[in-house]
Amino acid sequence: MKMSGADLIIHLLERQGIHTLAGIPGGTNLPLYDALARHGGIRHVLARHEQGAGFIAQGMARVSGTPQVCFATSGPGATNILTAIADARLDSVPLVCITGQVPRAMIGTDAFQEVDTYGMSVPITKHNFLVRTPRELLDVIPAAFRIAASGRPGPVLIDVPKDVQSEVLSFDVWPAPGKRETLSPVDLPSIRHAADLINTASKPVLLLGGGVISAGGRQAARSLMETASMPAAATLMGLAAVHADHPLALGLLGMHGAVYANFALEECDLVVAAGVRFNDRTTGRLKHFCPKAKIIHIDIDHCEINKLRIAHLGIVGDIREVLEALLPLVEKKPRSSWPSRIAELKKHHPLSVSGLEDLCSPRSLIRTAAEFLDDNAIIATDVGQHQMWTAQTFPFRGTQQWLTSGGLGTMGFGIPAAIGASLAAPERTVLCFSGDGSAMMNLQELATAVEIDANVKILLMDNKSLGLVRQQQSLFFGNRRFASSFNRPVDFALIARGFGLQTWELAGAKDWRALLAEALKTSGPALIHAPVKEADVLPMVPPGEANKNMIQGDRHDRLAN
Ligand SMILES: Cc1ncc(C[n+]2csc(CCOP(=O)(O)OP(=O)(O)O)c2C)c(N)n1
Repeated sequence: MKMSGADLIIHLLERQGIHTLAGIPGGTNLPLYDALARHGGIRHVLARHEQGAGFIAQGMARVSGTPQVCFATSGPGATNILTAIADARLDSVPLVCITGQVPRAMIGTDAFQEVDTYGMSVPITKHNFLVRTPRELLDVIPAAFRIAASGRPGPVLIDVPKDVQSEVLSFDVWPAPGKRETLSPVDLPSIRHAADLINTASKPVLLLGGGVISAGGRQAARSLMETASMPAAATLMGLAAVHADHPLALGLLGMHGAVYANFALEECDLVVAAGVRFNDRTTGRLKHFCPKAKIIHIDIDHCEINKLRIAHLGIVGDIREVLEALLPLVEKKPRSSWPSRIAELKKHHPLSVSGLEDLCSPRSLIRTAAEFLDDNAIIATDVGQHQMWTAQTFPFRGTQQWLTSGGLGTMGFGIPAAIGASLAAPERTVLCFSGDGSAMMNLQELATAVEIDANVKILLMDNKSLGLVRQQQSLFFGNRRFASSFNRPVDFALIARGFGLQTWELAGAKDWRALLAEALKTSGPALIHAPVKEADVLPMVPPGEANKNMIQGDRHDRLAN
């Protein structure tokens, strides 16, 4: 066979099962785009900003669970896409990003649109390649998919000089597509030890992270929770694993977790931490986290075990397999006093959901929107107060998918990730809760959404400010608010209409619930604009404090004391 490097890349992507990819062309990846156009077997989604392309691919990857692809040109194209790559790294999302690079002979000459993409991507990728010859592509492309999907998933970057894309190569055999490697079987003595610890604990808690979701371990986690009568708390990434109304569900813990969740972790004597990485937003001041508990840490990545919190027992493996192996060894226990203690904590420290009739209360918007979504919906967010309110309030049913930028906390994640989700699952409704600050960071992707008729609804909670920043200034900087309010109103509905979206304005609506229901039922992209009043996301653990030191109640009460 004889073909150019660019044709070879496209063939290899097809052989990996790639149907859709997102990107933006430019000088150094034009041979690749030309090959893409000539082949016609892969759908290309033209993003409006490379960061958007990266997050569209992330949305596809988070929903499909398989590596997805984005393209960018060299220089500014590559630098624009780095944020989405870093985000994928922190949230363990399998991504393959292919960037164009200046021709080999020009590398290192400060050529037009030359940056050291390879160098810049080293710390934010799982692995990266600078391809020197078209022949290397036969190894590099399958390797990239294998690495992105195997073990703990993550992003891989492949930088391909323009002349490598154009050079013609002869070869005889197609390489096998890169596949997820199988892991070594679970270690039975450790599983037995874990079961003993669970069976003898009086107050065990299950702590679920994003790793549970990506391993497909929700069902096993729920069975463990019920069999062992073990309450389950979740990190931001693991939130959707359990039905929020389950008596044993503790929901989010940590910085914006429920008081009862943080108190339960204070009291427990065993934490079974699955697919979590003991991030500071979860643990608060690390040395005060779960002070009375032994820790069983289950993770696919051996580097996570003992990285931040020393585990009494570390189990490396696929979380679903580990939980499934554990289940038959765990005694069915009613353990009545611990669940009743949890019920008592919930009763005494309920999460406030007052103001449910009020349009301007973010929690009422979230709860009402949830009523109109089915069990199969995908819920995405941007980053800020709206994200935390959604994490605290959305009544997850244990089946819905939850897409949020957990580790990097990237404003601008929501809209393109939601578009990617709708590409991966066109039959499902995708609702993105966004804020006026975050929406502005990738607003241009509304044009992409319209062009591909993505079934995405964006519920924009407009508080005319960078709400979460304003909250921190109010609470921790003597209420000195600076650079956190938008002083000139923006007509988001008008802008969205300019992009071609259907828009719904809840302000001033006679029956805003009916309007919201109608908006969520329409097909195609829509923007729902809702004004929200200034409010705080509480409870909140001040940064650097122990989780038991939450700020509760009303900020003004606190400031008055
Ligand atoms: C790209 C990026 N820049 C800055 C921040 C810091 N930051 C965190 S939340 C926030 C405000 C978000 O405002 P908005 O999207 O309107 O949401 P709100 O908090 O008002 O609900 C900012 C600036 C960030 N997380 N990401």
